[in-house]
Amino acid sequence: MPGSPVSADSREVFLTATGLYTPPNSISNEELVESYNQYVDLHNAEHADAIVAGEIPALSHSSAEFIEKASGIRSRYVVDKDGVLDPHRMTPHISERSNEEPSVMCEMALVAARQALDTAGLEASELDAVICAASNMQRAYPAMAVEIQSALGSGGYAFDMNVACSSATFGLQQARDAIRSGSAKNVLIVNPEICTGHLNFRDRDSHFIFGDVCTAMVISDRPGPSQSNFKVLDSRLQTMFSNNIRNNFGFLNRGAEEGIGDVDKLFVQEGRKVFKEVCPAVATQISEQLAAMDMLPADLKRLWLHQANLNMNVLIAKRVLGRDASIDEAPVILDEYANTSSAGSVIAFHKYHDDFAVGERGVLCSFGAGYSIGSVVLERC
Ligand code: CO8
Repeated sequence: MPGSPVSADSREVFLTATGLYTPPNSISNEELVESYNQYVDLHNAEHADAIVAGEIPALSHSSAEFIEKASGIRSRYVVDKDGVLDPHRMTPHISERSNEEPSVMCEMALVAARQALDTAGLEASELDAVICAASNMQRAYPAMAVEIQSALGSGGYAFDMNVACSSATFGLQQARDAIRSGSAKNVLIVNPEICTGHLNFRDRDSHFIFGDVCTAMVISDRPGPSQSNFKVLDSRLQTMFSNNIRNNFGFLNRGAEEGIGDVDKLFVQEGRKVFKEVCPAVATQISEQLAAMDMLPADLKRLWLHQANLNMNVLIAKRVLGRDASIDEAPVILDEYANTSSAGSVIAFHKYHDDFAVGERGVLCSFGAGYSIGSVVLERC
């Protein structure tokens, strides 16, 4: 009956489109290791006396074979290649921009956003909300999301949010909640991840882990015109405090000059502990979610998992399915993109969903710093 109230639970929510911006520069493991090893040789030569005196340890070379075996990563896209590979710098060149120019995050987000809006058959003016969900923001304020909203020409409201690697799935639940409560009909989520800005390329344990990228998702109260609409059946979020993935960069750093430039102001992690603690928690969350929905693992066609480490994904998929997953069931993009934080599972979805028939289901799942875990059950409609 027209005009009758719609209860929040009866409102359906759809993922109608995704978009992907991939930076033009790729760095192979071999290139990255060559640069790192040059840095090590320079460092060891410069500190030869202190090393011989036992005052500081000599640094060891990195290895492309180790990287691929330990992580599954073969290459990564980056916003700047020269600065990262320069052994005297090992930081991307990202020049300052005037307030009149778009920020780098905005520029990346616009490409992915316009692609997603196009697929969704939506004008930017039809958006009610823009969420910029990412691991690091280029500045404190004004919010990146408000800049993106303005550049797109959309109305409504916009805000930034950061749940590290789980930013996209946590953003998706915010969009779902907004649509179910009736405060929005169409929400754009963008995940501009410039991970190289916060990666310590001088750290052998982690210099290979991350890459840059941006993804976008359109979430709506109705399916769009494309052949690839997915109903959001359920979303589940969980956080547990841990110091095992940490970055102490922040606005208070200037109050403690002695700490400026220390390695804890970049990404640091206890990779082994993360692996051991996060894998079982992710598998348990997905399994409990499926059980609560009266679904069996066999009801899933695919797991679009966070793309941090191939061995993690193999283990999680095996625990959820009760057997080894095929590459079709748990597709991998981290070999080419590395860990792109919140964007990883969205890239996997973006590239691997066209073969779904109506009624087939999959889980989009992220996990990372916090710890944080987000899992979203999707059904092709
Ligand atoms: N080359 C050669 N050898 C190496 C290297 C290297 N580059 N690095 C380490 N080694 C050696 C070590 O010295 C060690 O030697 P030994 O056995 O003699 O002591 C040996 O290799 C094994 O080292 P590890 O135990 O560290 O190796 P692992 O097998 O554990 O693999 C990984 C390391 C790949 C890091 C793995 O532990 C892993 O992937 N863990 C999970 C990490 C993860 O998923 N983290 C998620 C964080 S991401 C997130 O939440 C978003 C944060 C925000 C992003 C911000 C952008 C920067």
